[in-house]
Amino acid sequence: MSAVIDTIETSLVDLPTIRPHKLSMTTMACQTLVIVRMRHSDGIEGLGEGTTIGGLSYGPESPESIKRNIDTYLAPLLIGQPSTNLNALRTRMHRHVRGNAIAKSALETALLDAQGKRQGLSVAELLGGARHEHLPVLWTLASGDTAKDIDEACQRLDDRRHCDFKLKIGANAVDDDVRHVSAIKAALGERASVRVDVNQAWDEATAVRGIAALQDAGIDLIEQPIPARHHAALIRLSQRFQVPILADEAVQDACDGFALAAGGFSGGYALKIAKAAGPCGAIELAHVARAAGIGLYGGTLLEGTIGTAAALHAWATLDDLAWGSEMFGPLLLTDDIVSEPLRYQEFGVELPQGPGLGVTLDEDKLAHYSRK
Ligand code: MUC
Ligand code: MG
Repeated sequence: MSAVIDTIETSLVDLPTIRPHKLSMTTMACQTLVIVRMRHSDGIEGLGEGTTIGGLSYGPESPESIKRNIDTYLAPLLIGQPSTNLNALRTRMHRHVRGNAIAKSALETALLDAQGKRQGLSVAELLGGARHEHLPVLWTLASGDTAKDIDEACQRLDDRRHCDFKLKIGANAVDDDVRHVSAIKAALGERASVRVDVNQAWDEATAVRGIAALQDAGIDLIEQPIPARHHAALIRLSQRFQVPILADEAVQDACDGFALAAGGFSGGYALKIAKAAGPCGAIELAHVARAAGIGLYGGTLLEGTIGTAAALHAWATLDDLAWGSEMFGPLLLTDDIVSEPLRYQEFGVELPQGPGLGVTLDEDKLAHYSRK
């Protein structure tokens, strides 16, 4: 008889960050991962992760809501169902639960991990096969202090760990942000690509002023300058400036990607498994982008190793990531709950090998960091 889903267990795992991580809407000192352990009747366990940033300050799901909504609504839909028909299970989740993309992503990841382990295939192989074994990874400078950010960037360049940097701005007055970013770009010069993420903090008029100054300072990419739902204004900004605009919060899934492209958007799209309810939805968005000639970026919600590995398997199947990726989440945390960390080297990360996600839980660490 073919396997069915037996149990789904969730835990909240709190891991401190290596330094405060300052975004326009919150400053993080700790990251909370929601870890899913999905056990199947054939003895296989699939691992998944659903993670957001700053409680409810980044988006409409919190770690607590992700856990509660899996436990109360999503797990009962899956338990007892055949384990191997991912498409049927995705349809079931989408038909009975609206929204909750991060919770769904954690479950889809656990299904993919289990199916890969069952078949002796990596998640990338299940998704059609890896086109890349090494993916470029940038680093986010977000200490909130210009001199510290420059030091941090120089260290990362010297270690050959990262050569692209994203600066989190939008919490301060636009002129102060422009001074901060320009000083970092001037210090790094041609050694590094410098981009900014405004995380929706500006209105259109402020964005016009800020982007003009950042373009003059040599910044390569402007991420989500204005609120997510202001699609028409984002399209106008993308057409107004030479420096490309990256849509992040504005493009959750393939529907948003289609609407923006059809409206004349000419920038790039940040893919995130958390936005698109899992690796499959993120790949659907990638296909829309490719059809529209829009460049892609492998995005993160600062997941730990399990969520990061899931995204890496998806990004590895794509033809091209024009803007690289930011899959550095585990490096921002002081510890890990897997036994083998991801291998970051030569300005990127190696795709994990082995069946499923290619990661193994460290049970002691998981117990130590799990919220009681
Ligand atoms: C975001 O909005 O892009 C990605 C990197 C980082 O530092 O924050 C995230 C979220
Ligand atoms: Mg962003």
